Amino acid sequence: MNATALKETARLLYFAEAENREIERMTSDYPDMTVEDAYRVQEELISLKLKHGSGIIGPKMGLTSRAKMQQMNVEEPIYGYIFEDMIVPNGGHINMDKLIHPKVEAEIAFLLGEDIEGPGITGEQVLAATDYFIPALEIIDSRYKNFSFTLPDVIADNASSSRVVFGERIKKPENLKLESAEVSLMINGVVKEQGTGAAVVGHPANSAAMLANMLARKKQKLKAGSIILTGGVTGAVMLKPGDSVSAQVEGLGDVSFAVCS
Ligand code: 0L1
Ligand code: MG
Repeated sequence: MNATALKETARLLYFAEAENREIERMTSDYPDMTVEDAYRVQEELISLKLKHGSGIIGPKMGLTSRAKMQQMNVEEPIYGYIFEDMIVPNGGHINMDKLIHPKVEAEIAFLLGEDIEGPGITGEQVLAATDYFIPALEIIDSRYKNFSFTLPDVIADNASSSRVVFGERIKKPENLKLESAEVSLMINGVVKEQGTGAAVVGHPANSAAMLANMLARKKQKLKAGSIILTGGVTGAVMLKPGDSVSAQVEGLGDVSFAVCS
């Protein structure tokens, strides 16, 4: 894709999100779009968001479960970025009329105390550089009709990022084994999805390590102070007005929000 096409694609995605309007997948117009092209579109999209005044909180990993990777036929997850204007206070609400067709998934986030620079980073190194774990709910809202996309489409669309609710930061408990920590996602008090931290490429720290190694290919690093959303521990559940959503992460506590019309 040439520079004009990259910019135009990013602009379409930016306005689809800003106007909560679903659009056709980008690969309908650009069937040859590669994963590299898609990350370049994502970079353009991120520049647009920064230009419009929202800062970056940190990166997110997507497609971290075996099931989602198989479904998209990929060997490694994808990444995108979470912005300040995506943050919903814990116990707060999201407005359905500002979104397209949101889904929610329960995640575990890491707050880094030190920079992490790949290649060759391991989950153990990530854990050593992490100060806090945070239970989180991620609201994904693909800009594409029917959540239907190819891999380059979803990368270009900032990995479907839309909103995030963070729970309380917990100073990294030394004896908490995140891979076996049980996570439940509840809607209106009913458990809809359950999993353990191992659902995220074996351990959420492995996901952050993979991210550090992917960023190293672009000579980028994970920075101290950023919050990394490591990927869905549970499957994603469709939201509707009136839903009351919460997640419980063993050893880390609860996080919740409500859905308004
Ligand atoms: O956070 C995620 O795992 C979502 C990645 C993009 C795929 C999707 O929208 O389901
Ligand atoms: Mg996610």
